[in-house]
Amino acid sequence: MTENTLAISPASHEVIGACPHDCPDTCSMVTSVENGVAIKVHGNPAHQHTDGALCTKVSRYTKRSYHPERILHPLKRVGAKGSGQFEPVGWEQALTDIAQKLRSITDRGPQAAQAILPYSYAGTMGLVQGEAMAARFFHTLGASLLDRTICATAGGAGLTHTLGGKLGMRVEFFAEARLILIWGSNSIASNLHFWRYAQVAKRNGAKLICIDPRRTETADKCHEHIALLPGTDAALALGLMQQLISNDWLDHDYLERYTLGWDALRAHALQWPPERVASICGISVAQITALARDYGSCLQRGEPAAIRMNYGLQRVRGGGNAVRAIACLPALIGAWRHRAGGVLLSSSGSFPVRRAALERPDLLADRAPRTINMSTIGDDLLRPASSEFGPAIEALIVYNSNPVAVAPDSGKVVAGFARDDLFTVVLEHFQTDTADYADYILPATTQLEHWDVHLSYGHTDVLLNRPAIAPLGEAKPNSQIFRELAARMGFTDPCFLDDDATLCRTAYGEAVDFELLLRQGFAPLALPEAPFAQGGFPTPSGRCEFESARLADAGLDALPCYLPNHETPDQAAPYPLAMISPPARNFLNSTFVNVKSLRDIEREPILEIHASDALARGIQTGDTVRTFNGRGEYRCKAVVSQRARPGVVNGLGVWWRKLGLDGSNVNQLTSQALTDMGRGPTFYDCLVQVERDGAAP
Ligand SMILES: Nc1nc2c(c(=O)[nH]1)N[C@H]1C(S)=C(S)[C@@H](COP(=O)(O)OP(=O)(O)OC[C@H]3O[C@@H](n4cnc5c(=O)[nH]c(N)nc54)[C@H](O)[C@@H]3O)O[C@H]1N2
Ligand SMILES: Nc1nc2c(c(=O)[nH]1)N[C@H]1C(S)=C(S)[C@@H](COP(=O)(O)OP(=O)(O)OC[C@H]3O[C@@H](n4cnc5c(=O)[nH]c(N)nc54)[C@H](O)[C@@H]3O)O[C@H]1N2
Ligand SMILES: [Mo]
Repeated sequence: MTENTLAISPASHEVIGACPHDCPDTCSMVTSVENGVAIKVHGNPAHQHTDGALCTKVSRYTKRSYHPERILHPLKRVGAKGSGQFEPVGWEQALTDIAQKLRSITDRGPQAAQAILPYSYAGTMGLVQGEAMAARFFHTLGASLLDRTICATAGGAGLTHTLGGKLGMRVEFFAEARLILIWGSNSIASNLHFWRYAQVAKRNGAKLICIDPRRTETADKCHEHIALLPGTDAALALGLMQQLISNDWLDHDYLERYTLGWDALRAHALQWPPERVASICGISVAQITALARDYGSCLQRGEPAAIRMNYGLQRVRGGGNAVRAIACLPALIGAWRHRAGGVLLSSSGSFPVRRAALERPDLLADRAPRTINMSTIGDDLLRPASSEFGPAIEALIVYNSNPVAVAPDSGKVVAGFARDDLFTVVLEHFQTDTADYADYILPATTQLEHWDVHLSYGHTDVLLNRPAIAPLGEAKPNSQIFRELAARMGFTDPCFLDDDATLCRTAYGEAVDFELLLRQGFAPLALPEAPFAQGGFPTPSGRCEFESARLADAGLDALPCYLPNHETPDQAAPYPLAMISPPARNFLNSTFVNVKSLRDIEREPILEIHASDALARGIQTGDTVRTFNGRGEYRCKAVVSQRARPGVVNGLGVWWRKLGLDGSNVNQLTSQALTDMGRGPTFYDCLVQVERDGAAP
């Protein structure tokens, strides 16, 4: 097989690719192909982290690619917006019409060009089908820039202000840890290949502690579960520091040599005795002191203590500070000295991706378009032109994302997408809730049908994805769609001629051995085993920054602080329950909801509620319930369950609205309020009331 052409041999063969989904695991995925048809996919046994196994969802990847409802031809809207009525059109007409519409906006000058907005996230994590050709296209147009905040920016900022980047422990060394705190992560559902390493540690005698408001399937399998209230993690982390200080479970040498601001942090943390923490977190004093003892005793015994954080805990007002507080902990006990000690939230900062070469921000020349935050798309689509905002959004091009389902405050998002004067193009595999509102739907290829190259945010290997089959129907890779649109717009920069294999090479340049990638599909980065054993934090001071001058300059707290949620529970208030909406195990955000065999496992959208809260409302398992707040209401099935703690309900996401009970989903209730850092969304900072459907008010 040559690099650029896809030789389809009549005999059966296997093609090494990469799972494209937004997940820390980024698996090496092997596709078995017979006569040009992908028969099945399996995990690559040669790749250490994948270890021969894919998750349940992605094992069905061929079902998803050959799904009978796959969009295989360009479609043009014929019914009202949102009605989902389309007719097939040829590529030629679709691209000509879209280019004409965009030109009618850009012809009005650079200010007006900002009325065009790209909207994309990580439907594929591939660097080529993500922001490469697409970014070149939008930069040349002078479209508004998009701040891609929907998932991880609060935690990313918290981590970066503390450790210096999205960096941390190597995932494989969790297998050697003696204590693992699994903090804000349902690893069995969302980070299965990390869980495999944690299992090895557990078999070797490590203690596993899960810190999560929900009793997840991961919590079930840990030795202990601390079910704190959502958004109170910073208080717990400060309480742990207070205990470590009071008991002198501290690595003074590490603190002195490799940290910044210890005296200030020490004074701050001493204000967090267990009683105060317990009342804020809704847990017992004994749980706090025992957790601190487990963590501190690792120092005394010289044993590695590891923390696996995930993004679940940063979807609240104080998310950035919470991640910062937790990221400080390993330095207190010198956990970083061991390769199996420290913390991992994301490893993505380890990858030397050449973003500027892929995205070409230089194509903006002297223009500086405004930036729109994807997490407030609901409000922004409804905003009229003004001197602060600039032009109203007139054209939206969506790819790799399903905002009508996943963005907060869907009532507003839907109203925005329904605007008759908004021109919307959606590049998709399926007719999602978002695609229903498109003027044109353009059929995109899946990972089986295109080239790509990947980073990972859970391990430290680069992966290459080779196409296993030819594009189905008339589908084209995102990159090709933007290339062809660029040609229709008359863009002449030679960068629009780069093919996907060239973009794959551009992504890492000389930093990664591309021949190795072509040969085996993955290439480990050369990294130290214990990144901060001797300090060397890539912060401005070179130290682990307990105290951050950069944050102080930005008008934020220099020290990690506990910030209460925007919406804090109050039994007397009209919406007394806190609601979190973590992912259902067999979906990936809103992807896979339309794969029937997976939807059959999840059955229907559910709300988990504790027996005491259910009893007070006359709710039983199987009842349809109305969950509501000032932003809207949403119906789903109640499950009275130990998975919910008192005062907190769990609305598992993210269902397609049109596949739910009443044409909406859990984001009907979530708010557009933002986090302390990173302008991120606060999906898990949300108060609601719940009633049995049909119950007298
Ligand atoms: N199966 C599956 N896997 C996925 C995803 C998916 O949708 N489905 N999503 C992918 C994506 S986009 C991401 S970003 C990653 C990470 O995805 P995340 O959405 O972070 O997923 P989880 O690891 O399940 O972490 C969420 C956990 O945090 C808990 N949680 C909620 N609020 C709080 C809080 O205030 N404090 C604490 N301590 N815990 C809290 C939830 O109950 C849940 O168990 O996973 C990816 N993997
Ligand atoms: N209530 C609540 N809301 C949430 C979350 C939550 O936990 N609770 N999680 C949030 C998080 S962490 C995230 S990351 C966001 C995720 O939000 P999104 O990034 O929008 O993720 P998905 O819902 O998976 O939608 C991705 C879409 O991209 C499409 N796609 C996949 N590959 C390609 C491709 O190659 N080309 C094109 N054109 N399309 C492709 C898929 O078909 C799918 O419809 O949702 C957020 N929303
Ligand atoms: Mo995410």
